[in-house]
Amino acid sequence: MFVDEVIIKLVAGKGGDGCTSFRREKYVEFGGPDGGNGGRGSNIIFRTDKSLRTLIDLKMMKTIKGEKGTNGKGYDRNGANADDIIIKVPMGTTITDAQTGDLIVDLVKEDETFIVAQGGRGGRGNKSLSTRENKAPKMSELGQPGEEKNIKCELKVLADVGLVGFPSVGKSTILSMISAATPKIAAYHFTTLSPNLGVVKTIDNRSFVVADLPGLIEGASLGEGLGDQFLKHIERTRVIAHIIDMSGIEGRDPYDDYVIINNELENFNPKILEKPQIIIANKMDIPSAYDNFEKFKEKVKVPIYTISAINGEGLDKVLVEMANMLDKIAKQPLYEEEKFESHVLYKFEEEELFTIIEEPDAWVIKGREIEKLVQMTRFNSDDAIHRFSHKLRRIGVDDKLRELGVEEGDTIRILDLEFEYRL
Ligand SMILES: Nc1nc2c(ncn2[C@@H]2O[C@H](COP(=O)(O)OP(=O)(O)OP(=O)(O)O)[C@@H](O)[C@H]2O)c(=O)[nH]1
Ligand SMILES: [Mg+2]
Repeated sequence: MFVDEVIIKLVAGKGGDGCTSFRREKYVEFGGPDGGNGGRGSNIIFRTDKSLRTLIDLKMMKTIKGEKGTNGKGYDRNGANADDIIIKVPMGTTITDAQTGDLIVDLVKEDETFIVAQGGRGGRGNKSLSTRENKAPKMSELGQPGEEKNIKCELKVLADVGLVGFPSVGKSTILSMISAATPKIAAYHFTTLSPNLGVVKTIDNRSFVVADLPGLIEGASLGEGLGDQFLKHIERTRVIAHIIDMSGIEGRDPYDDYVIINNELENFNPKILEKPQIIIANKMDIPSAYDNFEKFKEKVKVPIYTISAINGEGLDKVLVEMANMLDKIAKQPLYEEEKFESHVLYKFEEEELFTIIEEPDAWVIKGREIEKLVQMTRFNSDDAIHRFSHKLRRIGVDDKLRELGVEEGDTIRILDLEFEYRL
């Protein structure tokens, strides 16, 4: 089991601004308000795509930003909503808040969709803001900023391809060349003691997970060498990559190696041999490998891929073939079964309307609703300022401040906005 994970910042789109405008009619200096509302900013939506197996595409992204909604205009024209951004992830992706670790969503089913960061609401134009008391407001709201979040995406995966073979045939070297994994590589046997996994990407952009497994020797199925514990990992991979040291540099015959390993796999569990197997001849950079390869080909009449892991030669072709083999296998879920049973959706805690904090230089007011009000108010008209203070009063901020002992002239701060308290 291996966890593929990525941390990304999401900034959903800001809402478009509302518009302040008045109808112009013949002989009437000011008609009624006709400023339209701004459009919603882009939501950032995550959707599962069953053709994906890893999070490798997300690794390129540090920040995903949404577009701003269009501003409202005169003549009652509302701005358009920005297009949503859809991020595709494999089934089994868990999204948590990177700061708190709280679960946001577990995306398990096919085409499951979830809005992870909500686009800001469009600001209202003066037409929408007109009330019985103020039929022609000379103000409009700004668009609401989009939600901002740092999220962690995690995918628990089993390996698609297992690298199998005698010790020192170059399994770890291969993994180090085809993925970002950095397994230990050394000229002695049993260098790798537990499986290493890496995510690989083919030249035609398909990705899958490869496991570099500890070396096997004759009798492994009976507990020789590192024993049969690692054969268990092989049972869980979908394709077996059988790596053979074609140079014979350690004094063994490559064909014998091939037969011995297959015997061990069969002794452990005959079903393993039913899995598709790709045969890879490594260390082709060593001259003795050529003769051995000619002899080997005579005996093993299936396609054999020749590579030099140390030089990276032949690896692109091998990865494409592995991806082809995986595509042919009936798609099985790679994540753990129990994930299907239940998944909790993120629940917002009921939030306090606002909090007041006394700081040396100001009374600081915090709270989603109030902060939103500040972000969406354009403080450039008396109407807007009037509406703002009216709302503060209605939410109960004024009463609370007085109760706490605020005095005329004290500074009040909400986000970046500072103003003096007036009775
Ligand atoms: N000349 C040559 N040497 C290679 C090649 N690939 C690997 N080696 C060397 O073979 C030795 C063993 O490589 P590893 O990648 O550690 O082998 P392994 O199969 O992971 O071995 P275990 O973990 O012990 O099972 C190292 O000294 C490598 O540098 C190759 O293509 N050519
Ligand atoms: Mg190794």
